[in-house]
Amino acid sequence: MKNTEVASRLYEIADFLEMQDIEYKPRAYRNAARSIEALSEDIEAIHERDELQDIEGVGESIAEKIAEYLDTGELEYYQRLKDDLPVDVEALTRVEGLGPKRVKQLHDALGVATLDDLEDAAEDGRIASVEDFGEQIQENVLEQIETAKRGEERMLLGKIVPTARHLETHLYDAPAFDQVDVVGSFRRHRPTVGDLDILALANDSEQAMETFCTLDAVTEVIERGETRSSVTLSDDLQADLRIVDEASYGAALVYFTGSKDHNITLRDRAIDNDWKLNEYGLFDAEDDKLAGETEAEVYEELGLSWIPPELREETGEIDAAEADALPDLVQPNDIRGDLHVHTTASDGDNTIREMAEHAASNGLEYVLITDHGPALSVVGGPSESEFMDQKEAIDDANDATDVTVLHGLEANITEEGLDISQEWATECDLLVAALHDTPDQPTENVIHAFDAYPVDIFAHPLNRLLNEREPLDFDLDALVETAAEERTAFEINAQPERLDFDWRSVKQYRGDVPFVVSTDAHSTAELDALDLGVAQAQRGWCEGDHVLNTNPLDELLEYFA
Ligand code: DGT
Ligand code: CA
Ligand code: CA
Repeated sequence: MKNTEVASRLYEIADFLEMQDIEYKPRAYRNAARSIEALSEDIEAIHERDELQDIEGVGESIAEKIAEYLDTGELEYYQRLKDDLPVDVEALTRVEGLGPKRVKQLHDALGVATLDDLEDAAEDGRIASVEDFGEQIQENVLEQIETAKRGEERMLLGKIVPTARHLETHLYDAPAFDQVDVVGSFRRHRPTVGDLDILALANDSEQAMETFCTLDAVTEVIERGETRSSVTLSDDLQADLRIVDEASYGAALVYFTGSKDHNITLRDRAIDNDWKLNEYGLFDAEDDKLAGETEAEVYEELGLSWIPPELREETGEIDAAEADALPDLVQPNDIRGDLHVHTTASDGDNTIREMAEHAASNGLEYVLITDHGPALSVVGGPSESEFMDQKEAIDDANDATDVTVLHGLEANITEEGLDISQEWATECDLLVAALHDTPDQPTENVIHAFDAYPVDIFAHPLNRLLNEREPLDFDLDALVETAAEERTAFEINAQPERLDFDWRSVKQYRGDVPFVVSTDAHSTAELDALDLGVAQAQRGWCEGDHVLNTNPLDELLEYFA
């Protein structure tokens, strides 16, 4: 499946166009890339049906380029842009604070073309001397470059879900396979994933390996064996397939799901009984097999209830399983509404009505429309009068759909409070607020905003971007305390780059402050990502009661009243 590969080409084209100061086009390429990334169907199948132009945001010209790329493996337009300006823009823009335009400036002034060049230039102090840059940006580059480099190794969970699911179904449908499971960090829903680990039962392992190693998505076979093979997929992701026996499938599931620390604690527990635990099974002192066929059986023989994969991080789950005190985890179906949704009124791709219809078709009961406040000028949020004008579209969407459409805003937290007036704030059914930069005194600013305004939801609290920007350095105890007093909820944001509030913080503060899980969708396709946010709530041990938007609307509004 080449969806991510096509999307990254389009993103790169957008960056190159932006470097050349071309207007509008970059946005069109990014919109197209975003909807392709979110497709659950293989883009090659869409191309075969000649329906590329039916993909949202894909017009004639972009469709032609995608077709050229899928047919020939090359894209002349992209190659020309890259030849004109040979810089690794994808890697360089991963450094927080560097967009395509700044990358171009650095290239013109210092010849920076790669992350290594950038690091050298920052270390020698050459960046500070470039016009419009200065010490502050140079320091920031030095701080963020390691994160950007790590980003080359770990993929965002949300971005590889379609690839992984596709792979899983494709293998499962092939005759040689009887069972296929993607395990490892992917199964635990860890926010970033190093590689894909796949377990399978096969009726013909020779044929199964042949199927795996010759998949369309495979660009390189790293290693091919009888029971284990490793390949590289088209988006530079490594995938390992292991074929195991039915009698040890459960033990292998436990072992290869990990985490490693979870496994070690389980194994120590076996050793305490003079037993042995490995990927083949649980064995007693006489080497008789006690368990191995199913996961539940392995845990049971160890005196534990079955532990959901999201909890297997060695943060107390084994003790809880022993005491039969595991949390009754919140489930995707428990979520009744989405409380963070953008539209064309700011930087979204779809109208209020389209977002509402999609939310309704996903079975949601309510959706809160939250375009950006005016201070975030780059994305052009509505002015106060434009916000008031939105009310008509909100009413229309309410009349036309089965979902209750609420009118809110994602205000920007500033040093003075929020970027909107008090009157404007009271016009919101619910008010979302967030930081979008890295202030010097984030704790003070947020607490001040909570005090001065009726903030209902604090969105993507740590303002981190995975692989790109470290979380803000907050006094979280103080923030949580104030939020609880002011009846402000913390958001668990489901965007693949964010997944913020981080699951560790969720675990620490669950019960002290209520959470909401929202998508922060900028297109209808992104409304489908709620599950990814729910998985992070699960990693943070949340039960339904910890998450406010598991409630019917009247109870939800009661909390914020
Ligand atoms: P990743 O790929 O870095 O996102 O993280 P994982 O958890 O998928 O790790 P990976 O791919 O290295 O290995 C898959 C699982 O195999 C891991 O979660 C636990 C198990 N495993 C790997 N190495 C060891 C080990 O040295 N000891 C034990 N007990 N388990 C291991
Ligand atoms: Ca892995
Ligand atoms: Ca692996």
